Amino acid sequence: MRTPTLLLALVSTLALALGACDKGDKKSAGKAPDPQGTVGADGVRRVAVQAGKGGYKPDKIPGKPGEKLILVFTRTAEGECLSQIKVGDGKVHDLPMNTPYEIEVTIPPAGGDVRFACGMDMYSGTIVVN
Ligand SMILES: [Cu+2]
Repeated sequence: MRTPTLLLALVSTLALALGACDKGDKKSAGKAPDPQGTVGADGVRRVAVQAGKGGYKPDKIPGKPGEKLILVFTRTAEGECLSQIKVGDGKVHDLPMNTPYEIEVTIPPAGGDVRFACGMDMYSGTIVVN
């Protein structure tokens, strides 16, 4: 009775692995944040950024002039400091705890780095535009 179940599980795992390959996701399921992020089906690049003790990870994200991308912030630390975020000269957002929060960013066509920082400007990160 155990063998068919195991086989099924194995097949499912394989299908998942193949599915991941189809999406061009060649990185293994490591926990290190990838500053490049991933491009979704909508063609928009999403970059996960953790807002935790010690600041933002990653804190350097590559970008191109005129690019529209989405930063997906997840706050993992309590405290006033990281509970707010401001990207570029945009508005201040409240970051919920442990819940991905998307902020859309359009890099100026003329270029120039886009900075993001916590409410009190103690921690910051940069979309590095070249
Ligand atoms: Cu702060």
